Amino acid sequence: MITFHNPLQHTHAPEHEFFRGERVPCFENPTRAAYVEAALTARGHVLHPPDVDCTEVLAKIHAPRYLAFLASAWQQWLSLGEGQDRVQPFPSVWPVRTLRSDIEPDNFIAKLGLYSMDNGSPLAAGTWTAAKAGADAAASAAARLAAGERAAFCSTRPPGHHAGPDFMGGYCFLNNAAVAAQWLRDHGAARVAVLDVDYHHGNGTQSIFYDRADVLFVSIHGDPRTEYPFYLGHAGETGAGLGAGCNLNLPLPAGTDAATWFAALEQACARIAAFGADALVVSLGLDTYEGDPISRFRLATTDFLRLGARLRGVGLPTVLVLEGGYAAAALGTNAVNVLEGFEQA
Ligand code: OKS
Ligand code: ZN
Repeated sequence: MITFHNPLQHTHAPEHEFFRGERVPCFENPTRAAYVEAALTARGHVLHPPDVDCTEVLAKIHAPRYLAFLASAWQQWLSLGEGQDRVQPFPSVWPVRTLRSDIEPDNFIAKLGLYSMDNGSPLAAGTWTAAKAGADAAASAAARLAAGERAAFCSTRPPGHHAGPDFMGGYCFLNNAAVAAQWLRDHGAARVAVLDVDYHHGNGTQSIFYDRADVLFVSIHGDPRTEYPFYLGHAGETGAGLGAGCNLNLPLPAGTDAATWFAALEQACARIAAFGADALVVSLGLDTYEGDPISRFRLATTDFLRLGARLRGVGLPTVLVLEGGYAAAALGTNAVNVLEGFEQA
């Protein structure tokens, strides 16, 4: 399968995030993509750089003021004063219930809170550069389907599925899967299904498409009562307005084993088949792996072969976009297994 990578992924390299009250090295770091690229190359895949500019598509899924903030955020941070290049900005205040989010404050940290769902998406000098190139790579993968490819894979970071219409969160800035889905919609696909198999609910993707009937969102994830992102991803969220019925959440308890997980995948595939999509976008999180340090499902490395085979069985032109997965040394093999399971099925 044709494979795209993000040649600028390494420019997004924040040092620390907050985890259980401590500042710890970022789980979401450049070595993740390096492992995936090494495994792909070792198995004979050629890594293509992005060849599509997703700017027009981005404007359809993200708010203009959010995109403007993200593109200029690091420069704004630097302009606060001497030494800011050696410090990471974090939000410390958020416009929750009763507070106003319609007026963008002048204060940089207040703006950062306005455009964040958590303090878990540290910015770095290259964040915009890396996120934009990654979204371009996702659009490039989508473009190959229109050109007749059966499937395309996009190896990228930072991930995207927590990024909503006007906010970052959970290591995500631009919603790569939503970019791929919107690109397909704009280039001939009347209906697109997004299947999110990351351990964490793709709240950003759900919210972007929640009131739309042209994009079905289906997600299998850790129950938000105990798992991040906590405030979205329940089974009762089925879509709104024109999009009523076009959202399916399949939350599973932490600790779920492969047998139960694959039973949920059957439900997901049945819903996608009933929707009548012209193309499929897979938010391919590999943090469902039993060795993942921050997630609690129990899929083994060989289960990713089975996942790839089942995804091919959906029978649609398919874009796979990398999301989470933090057992970095196993990430490459797990990703390649999905691709090879797909190709060999
Ligand atoms: C605590 C860590 C929050 C978990 C973020 C989950 C990221 C992920 N600051 N999403 O799919 O893998
Ligand atoms: Zn995840």
